[in-house]
Amino acid sequence: MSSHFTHDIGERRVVNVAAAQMGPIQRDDSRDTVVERLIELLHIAHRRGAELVVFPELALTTFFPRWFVSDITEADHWYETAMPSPSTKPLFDEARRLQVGFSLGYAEITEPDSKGNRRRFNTQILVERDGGIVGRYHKVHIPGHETNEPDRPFQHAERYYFEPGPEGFGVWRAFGGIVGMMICNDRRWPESYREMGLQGVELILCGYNTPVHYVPDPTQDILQGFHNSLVMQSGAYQNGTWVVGVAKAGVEEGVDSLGQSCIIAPSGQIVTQTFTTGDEVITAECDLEWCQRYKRTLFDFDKYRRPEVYQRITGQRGAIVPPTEGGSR
Ligand code: CDT
Repeated sequence: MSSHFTHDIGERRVVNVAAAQMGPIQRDDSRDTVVERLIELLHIAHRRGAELVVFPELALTTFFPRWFVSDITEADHWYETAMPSPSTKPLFDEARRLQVGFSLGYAEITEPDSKGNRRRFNTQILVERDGGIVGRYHKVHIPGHETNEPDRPFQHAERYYFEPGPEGFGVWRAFGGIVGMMICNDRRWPESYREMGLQGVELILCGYNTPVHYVPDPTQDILQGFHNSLVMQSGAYQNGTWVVGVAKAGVEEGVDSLGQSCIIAPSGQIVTQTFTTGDEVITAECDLEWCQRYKRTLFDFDKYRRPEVYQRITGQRGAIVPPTEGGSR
């Protein structure tokens, strides 16, 4: 520790974290095959000393929102009704045997309510080293479109398949620190990080599936990697937290998806990054105490934030521009 840092921070509080990037999962790949891959990644991470392994968004299936079905129940087979489920139980069992925790993204469908309605969420869970689920997060920012857009080369119908998580962004005391989760598109929104930052988050886990081709504006295609690191590095630094971003990458059912999974320090620096678009494990020793260097200095929220002048942040959704001289836009 540098002697120039004038604030007392505690002893190092290290958690060895693995980002377990996955290559593509094709439509016909069975859950059992996918879980075998997850267990192989778990073993690699364990051999490298990992205590927590982070898997991607929708890690059990192909990214099925790229297809539209007019009757949504035809897609119910992509969702999990329970966790652990029969096919994921071997992963839970092996992780508990190895005393390694993990975070897993999957599609969740609830049991029917009294009116027969079922709710569909894009979900990520946090599992402690004893195999217990300590946290469950439902994706808040659902990107893409609600209806079929047949002129697209592929659909991104997440807004048809998932309702937005109503609970917002929680954090959990786990792995010796304060851990939060977000999913894919959430990482592009500063509010996601700040909501967790205001709960003292020290480690944010984020799985993603990001097609390289952005249909509404292809000029952004070449910038996908830049935007991916831009948002996560900024979110880490501005909230003094570690961020672990984990891709499902490569060419899945003809759609090329970004890799570049990375582990980012509270300084905003990328500590390690994947270099393939296949199954690949990277690890970092994340000293959660290092967050205090940012939380107690530049980003001392209690001292420097001005919530009284931020009221638009929660009071309105879209931008309200000032009127022109004539009174119209
Ligand atoms: N899965 C997910 O949220 N992907 C979006 C793609 C862009 S919106 C079509 C993302 O933000 O990476």
